[in-house]
Amino acid sequence: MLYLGLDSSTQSLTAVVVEIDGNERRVVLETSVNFDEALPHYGTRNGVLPDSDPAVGIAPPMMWAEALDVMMGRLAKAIDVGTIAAISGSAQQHGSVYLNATATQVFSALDPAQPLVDQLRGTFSRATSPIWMDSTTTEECREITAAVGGEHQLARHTGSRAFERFTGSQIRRFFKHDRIGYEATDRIHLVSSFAASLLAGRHAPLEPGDASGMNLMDLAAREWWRPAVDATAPGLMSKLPAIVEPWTCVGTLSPYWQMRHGFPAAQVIAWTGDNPSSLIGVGLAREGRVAISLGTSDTMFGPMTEPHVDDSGTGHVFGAPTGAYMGLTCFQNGSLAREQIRAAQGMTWSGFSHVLASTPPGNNGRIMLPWFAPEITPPVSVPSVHRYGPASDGASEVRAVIEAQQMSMALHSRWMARTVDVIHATGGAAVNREILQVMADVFGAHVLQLRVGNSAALGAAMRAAHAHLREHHRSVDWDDVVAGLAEPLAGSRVDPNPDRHALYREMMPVYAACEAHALGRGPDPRELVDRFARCSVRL
Ligand code: XUL
Repeated sequence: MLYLGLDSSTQSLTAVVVEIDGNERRVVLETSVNFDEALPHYGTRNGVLPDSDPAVGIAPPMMWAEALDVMMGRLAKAIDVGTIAAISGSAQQHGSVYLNATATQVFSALDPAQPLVDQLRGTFSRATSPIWMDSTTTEECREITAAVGGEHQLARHTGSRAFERFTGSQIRRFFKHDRIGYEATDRIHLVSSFAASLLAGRHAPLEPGDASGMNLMDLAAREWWRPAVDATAPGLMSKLPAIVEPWTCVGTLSPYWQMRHGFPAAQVIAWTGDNPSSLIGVGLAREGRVAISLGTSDTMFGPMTEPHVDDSGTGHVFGAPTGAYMGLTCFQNGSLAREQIRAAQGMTWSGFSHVLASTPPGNNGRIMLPWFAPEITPPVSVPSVHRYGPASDGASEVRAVIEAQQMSMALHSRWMARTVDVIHATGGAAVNREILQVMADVFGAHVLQLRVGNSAALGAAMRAAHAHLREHHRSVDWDDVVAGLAEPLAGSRVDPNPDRHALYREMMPVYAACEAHALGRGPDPRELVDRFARCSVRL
């Protein structure tokens, strides 16, 4: 049997097809459609519509739909899609798609003779979708927080305090700024449930993993939390999809896909967010280990049995595909910050790695706060890059950005895991062993690189398999599903160096002091930095 997993991320749509035949399992195909390159007519840069305001993060939902059509056509040419039993997917979290009342009919009667996008044109009540990179909704966050009785109350129920990118505040902003558009909205989907709806030919429900990225769902009850829904916008409840268990079959692949591209009537399993999907894709079905994904955003996440909410208000608790929970902290300045430094230094990626390997840990006391774009953790609304310590000499910029990212992850994820012994590393930059070495040294943990780099799409394929197998066997053990697929790459283990880890433990409070100063919350850290610079030369 074949299972298809799709991941609609910020910059691309990726597919992973796996074959599961008894104990035999293998990845049949991995392929990606890059939005900027394959669909240049939408005018996106890194999958986002350019805007002079760095706080604005929007993308065209039509582009995601067209990418799906391109991908399904490509898959049908590459493999025998006839034995695909089930399809699931994941998408960048928090982004929302606004549809008018015609969508229901259009989705159910798509004409296989016409391209998908030509038929969707009239179905949107809002042409663009706010995505996770948008941070324009500070005021709406405040309003919702006040209306539900404060930050702790909101976090205790929904798993997170109000965050600008979360869908609730985004919906409120749309309601406030475009009342007519809001009134014309019949259904608000997340990117995940929008894509699932296109595949199934009917409005698909949400599952708790992605729904918990909205500040609207009661985590424990797994249903919409009325006070938050009412605080967000009037009449919102009737515009939201239902919430179902993560393994729910939301329909069969609609005739459009069968007739246009030759797919079978495969089951469509509820889609989730890219981070919950990656949890499965990196093989973390149980508590004990954490994962770091180095993608457009860098995220650190791990399974949780109970939904312990972060008291510091930094992180999030989401539903996990297993039915349990996961903790997550998100850092917006991920790959784009690394890319900025690489490009500014005129280096190739192998040159970048070489420089990283040949610069000293601790960077002779040079510390950077690499907020090239607004930052989520810690919250920074106006992009600004801060530097402390001796003047940069070019090469030190490379080490500074990587050390800062790892330090920040270690510092701001303490709420989730006090001790970290093993990290499963995924995402595009996880192929870079020099970056993984800095990660291992900062955390003092063993780092394992995953065999399949596209962990969100792999997780989606495994979720499809799990749901399909569940129909025939009353209980399906997640360990059996992930075995043989979400495995670390043989020989990929990166071990921490004890001396370097000791150095980074000394550097951590210095980094924290620089961060506090840059945020306007702490004294000038110059003396601390100088002292650290003097003692860091020992390595
Ligand atoms: C998670 C988040 C990002 C997006 C990226 O909360 O905002 O990781 O999911 O696709």
